[in-house]
Amino acid sequence: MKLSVVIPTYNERETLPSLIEELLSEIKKIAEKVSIIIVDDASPDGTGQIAEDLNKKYGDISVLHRKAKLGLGSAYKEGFRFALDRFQPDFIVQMDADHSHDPKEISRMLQNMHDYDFAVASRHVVGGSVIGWGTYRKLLHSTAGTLASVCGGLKISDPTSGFRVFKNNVLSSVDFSKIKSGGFAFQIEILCLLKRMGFRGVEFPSVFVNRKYGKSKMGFNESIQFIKTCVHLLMNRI
Ligand SMILES: Nc1nc2c(ncn2[C@@H]2O[C@H](COP(=O)(O)OP(=O)(O)OP(=O)(O)O)[C@@H](O)[C@H]2O)c(=O)[nH]1
Ligand SMILES: [Mg+2]
Repeated sequence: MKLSVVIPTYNERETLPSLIEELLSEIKKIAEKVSIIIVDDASPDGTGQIAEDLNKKYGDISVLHRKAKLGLGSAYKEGFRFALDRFQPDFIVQMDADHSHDPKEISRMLQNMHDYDFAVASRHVVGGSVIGWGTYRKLLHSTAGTLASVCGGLKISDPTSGFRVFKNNVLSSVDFSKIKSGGFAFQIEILCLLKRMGFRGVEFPSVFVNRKYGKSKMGFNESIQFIKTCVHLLMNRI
């Protein structure tokens, strides 16, 4: 089995090395051929160079260096396309670089998604949880999740989760130009598109650990863009 993992990065120098070490050791247990694609947006803290150094150390890592901070969604589009063209993987995983997502959960998702097209790691099904968030972050998260579910008509407990697995045929058949959002709202738009295309998703419990290093990139502007995308999705449905 061939597996690619796409990781967008912006200023994640503290967490990327330990994540990559653990991720490689986990995915090499379950896949014959592995590739990690890091999409870095010219991180001022030197994350791009750290990613190159990690490739020298371990191999199997491709680093896509982009000229400026172009957004999470656009990083995923570019990373997915690159993975499909270069590696023809059977499965593609997407995950964050800040060590909030546990690489050990990948094997459980892969082994139990036979009857489905994609899998979402959920913090809100039995067995899932969040460690380390304060009240404000919890409120922001649940508001975003509710808005996304209602506006997108998604029957999914954790639509903003950034930890997912897709079968090759799913992402190969997506026309990424149909996804307008270049930012965090990409996560919602792609779920809506997959639903319209008739693909079936499944959720698995996931324990999300709040980042210990670095800063969140989900700022004010991203939140406004996210709300606009949700409203747009709702208008298209009614
Ligand atoms: N290439 C690229 N990566 C990004 C961009 N924005 C965020 N990321 C990465 O996307 C992932 C998710 O961003 P986070 O800031 O962790 O978002 P979050 O998990 O909602 O927020 P936290 O509470 O900080 O964990 C991380 O790996 C970021 O480095 C971007 O504009 N470009
Ligand atoms: Mg994060």
